[in-house]
Amino acid sequence: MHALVREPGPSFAQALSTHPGKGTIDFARGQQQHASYIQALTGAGADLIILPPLDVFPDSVFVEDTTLIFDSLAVACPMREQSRKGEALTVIEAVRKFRPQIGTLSFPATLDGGDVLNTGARLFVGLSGRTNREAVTALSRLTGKPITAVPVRKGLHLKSGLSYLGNDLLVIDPQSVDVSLFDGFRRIEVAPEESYAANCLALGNTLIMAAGYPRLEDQIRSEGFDIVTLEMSEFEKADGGITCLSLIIPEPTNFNRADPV
Ligand code: CIR
Repeated sequence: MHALVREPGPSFAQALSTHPGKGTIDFARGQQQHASYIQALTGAGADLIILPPLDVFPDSVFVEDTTLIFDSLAVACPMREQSRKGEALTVIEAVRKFRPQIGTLSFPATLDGGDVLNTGARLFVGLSGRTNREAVTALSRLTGKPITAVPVRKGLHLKSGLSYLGNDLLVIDPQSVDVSLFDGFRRIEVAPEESYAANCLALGNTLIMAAGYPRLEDQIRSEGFDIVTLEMSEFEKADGGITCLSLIIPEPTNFNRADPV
């Protein structure tokens, strides 16, 4: 498995954000936190692809939003935010080596990768301020997969409040989505005061999550995961979470998060 990341550049301090701490993003601290993130991915067994900072795009550290990875196909996301258009092209160049077949979604579809949750048999796509119904239709046509559209009630993206840990297990913030759309999955529900931690990343048996959320940590540990916690303060101030900072590229033959596309 490969994990693609992009280091933050100084313009990261001007990233898009609705967070009250928006004006206080500390770039140097963000760099340290990003380095710890890379260590955690490596510790979980990922081979890292580290792209250099791209300062012309303040949000380019959030690579998850740019590209979707399927078994034999990558999709360049048509991002809605003007300041993020163009990021996908820079990531696709690095992804092409692993997924030579590249798809796109045509206008008026807009979609951020943070709105796409792949549980294997199906996709869930958040209808958010970034992702529209046209994208759901176009993505279903492109991948041939059934998609459940999920209105996002809180947070930037679907995955701001929802994570798939494998083996039919979800971590879910019940304030952000209608949990009944996920009948058939086992669910760890996140308490309101721990909602930021609902975005977390399972890589094999390792679970990477934000530090400071002991209740959720215990709940996930009781499922048998080894937990790695990371300081995420600077990325949280830019509305970003754990999964946003990487693009996970499984080996196609071992791919267990989606049916072949
Ligand atoms: C943005 O507003 O686009 C960035 N500041 C945060 C993106 C976070 N990405 C994600 O949740 N997948």
